[in-house]
Amino acid sequence: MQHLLTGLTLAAMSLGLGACTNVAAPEPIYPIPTQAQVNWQRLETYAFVHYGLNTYNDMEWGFGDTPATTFRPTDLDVDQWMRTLKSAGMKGILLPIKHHDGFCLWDTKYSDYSVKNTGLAEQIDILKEVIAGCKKYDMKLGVYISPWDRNHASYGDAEYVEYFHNQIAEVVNEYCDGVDLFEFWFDGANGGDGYYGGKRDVRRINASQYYNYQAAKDIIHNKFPNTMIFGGTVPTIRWIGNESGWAGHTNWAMWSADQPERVAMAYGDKNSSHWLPGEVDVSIRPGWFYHKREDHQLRSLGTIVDYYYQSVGRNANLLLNIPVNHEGKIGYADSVRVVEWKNVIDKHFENNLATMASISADKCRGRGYEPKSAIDGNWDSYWATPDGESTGALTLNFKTLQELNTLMLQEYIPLGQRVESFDVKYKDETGKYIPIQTTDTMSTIGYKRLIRFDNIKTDELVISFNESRGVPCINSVGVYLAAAVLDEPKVTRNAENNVSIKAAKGTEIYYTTDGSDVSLNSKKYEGPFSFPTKGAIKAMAYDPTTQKCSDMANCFFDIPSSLFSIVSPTVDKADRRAFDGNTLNSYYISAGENSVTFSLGGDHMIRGIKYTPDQSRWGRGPIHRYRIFVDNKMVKEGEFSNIKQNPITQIVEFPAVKGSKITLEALSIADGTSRASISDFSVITI
Ligand code: FUL
Repeated sequence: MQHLLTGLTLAAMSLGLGACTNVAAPEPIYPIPTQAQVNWQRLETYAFVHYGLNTYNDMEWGFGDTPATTFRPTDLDVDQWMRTLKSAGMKGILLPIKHHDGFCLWDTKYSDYSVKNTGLAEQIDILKEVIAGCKKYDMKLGVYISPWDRNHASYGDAEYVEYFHNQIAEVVNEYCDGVDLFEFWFDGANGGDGYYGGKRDVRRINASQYYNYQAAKDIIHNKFPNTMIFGGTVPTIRWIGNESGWAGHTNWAMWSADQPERVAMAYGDKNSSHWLPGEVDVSIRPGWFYHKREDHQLRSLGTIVDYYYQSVGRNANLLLNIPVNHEGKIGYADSVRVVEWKNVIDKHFENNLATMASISADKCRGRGYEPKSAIDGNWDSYWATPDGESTGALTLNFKTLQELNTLMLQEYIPLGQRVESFDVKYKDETGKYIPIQTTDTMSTIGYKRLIRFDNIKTDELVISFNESRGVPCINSVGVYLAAAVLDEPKVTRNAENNVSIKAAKGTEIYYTTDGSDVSLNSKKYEGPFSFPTKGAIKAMAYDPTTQKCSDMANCFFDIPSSLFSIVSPTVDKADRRAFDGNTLNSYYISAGENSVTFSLGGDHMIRGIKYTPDQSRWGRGPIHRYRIFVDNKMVKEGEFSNIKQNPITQIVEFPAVKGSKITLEALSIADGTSRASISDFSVITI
């Protein structure tokens, strides 16, 4: 569009104040997203909800033979899921309506292995209820139909592919009217052993050819042209390559579906010719499905807030899984956690101090691309430099000193992802420009980038874009003072008696080692320290921004870990995993053995033990019935109650006895596996 030069711009030009004249928009730098991809990215967060036969059979991957009659919700309440997710700020729900076990959560006409055959008095159709919830609460719907089906007799043949496509068509055409189908998931788990209509064999397929993903995508897009496709051979978005809740600091939206390296998916590929933005999928618990035994492992608030910063804050969407429990509800603790999470994020970004600043730039492309476009709240206006200028800096000037610790940047991605390196400096009280202190790498931006840094007080902040694939186009800048999340610190002692204390980003940690309570006058934690004695370590986190303290952690350590060693089985002698304080790293008693004897390096008056089974996601071997011996004399026989459902640390006490060796014998293992796991073991002494 042609504009006449105004008197103001002429004046500005004659004063050499930067050429704020009428200019054309920067040329796109390819690849660029489709409008649908842009809209999808702007959703930022939505919920995954795993629920099905696995929920009732304590499984993650059902074999395909679990009877439909084991589906036994005691108080199913889909509306409660939807209310909870809405309150947690989720823009949509992505529901696996058929997981790898083949069980269908909707009343499909193509299979009997579905909710219609649960034998329950009431006919249930979970998909129908979720869609009703989407309409009621104005949320979008995502659907996951597992390509791999361990129940279907024809899996591996052409007949199964027809079944798979029929089901997609049924859902899309007969269920989804009036709802926005924003995403369709094709999971990558493919082929292997299964029930397969009773054959119980192993079936291998070539996933890139077998499923005819192009036809599947056509079925979806015929009705919903804007639905994002996850997985398969013709995706429009990509998996981030891990299920641990993070995208790379450097994360390009560009990626090609046929690039095989899974690790690199977290970072994207600057040189790829396809726009395939990343999605981070992660669960609020270790498993995707609900397991009672993971109730104590609900992720802390700080951890899931970190997931947000590590996904949305690194140019990826966040698909956060909140499983449904046996009742048929999102459990109380999970629902509280996820709503708290939303409140924390909202609070962090509630007050954008940049909008109170005056903003200027060293370069301006021209009218419509002025620096103020980066703080005007209009997503479609952006600051840009003149053609040929791939560097530039934005400066925020505040009227008064501001305390800050978080930066948000957005690129105008409809024109491509450009920036590859930036830095941030602030003016200190002496007028010097100092780089912010951060552990984040200031490389790519993309749709959104969040940088957390140590608190500063300043009246001037300079953001320099140092490398870019062309003219930088920045449509949004935000600066904030975000309160740290005050989880109770985690205190661990390793096999060499070194104690580490961890707390949320942005907090300071104070601690005592003499059993006294912690205050801000206690010792400040600067890094791991040696604690080769018996005693309590108490610690708390402190947020200098809000001047609030966390609850106090109180950890009692008995005789030093370094005294422990395995004397039998002798093959395990060098193994230190039972004493290293890391519960994800477990010692498994050697195959064929059912007991382990620890030396305590000398005599002690022993009055009990502490036992923790493997805490990792695929952890096995929790000891159920046990016997304990001190210097070969039995001191206690019993059971670690409910350890399968709830594999937390258990304490066993007995009358004190003097000895230098302790034996733990596994009389039975709760999950029926053959080797007992010990992620942590210690004694209680007098
Ligand atoms: C994985 C599946 O195998 C898991 O069971 C889960 O559904 C997860 C989201 O994707 O690949």
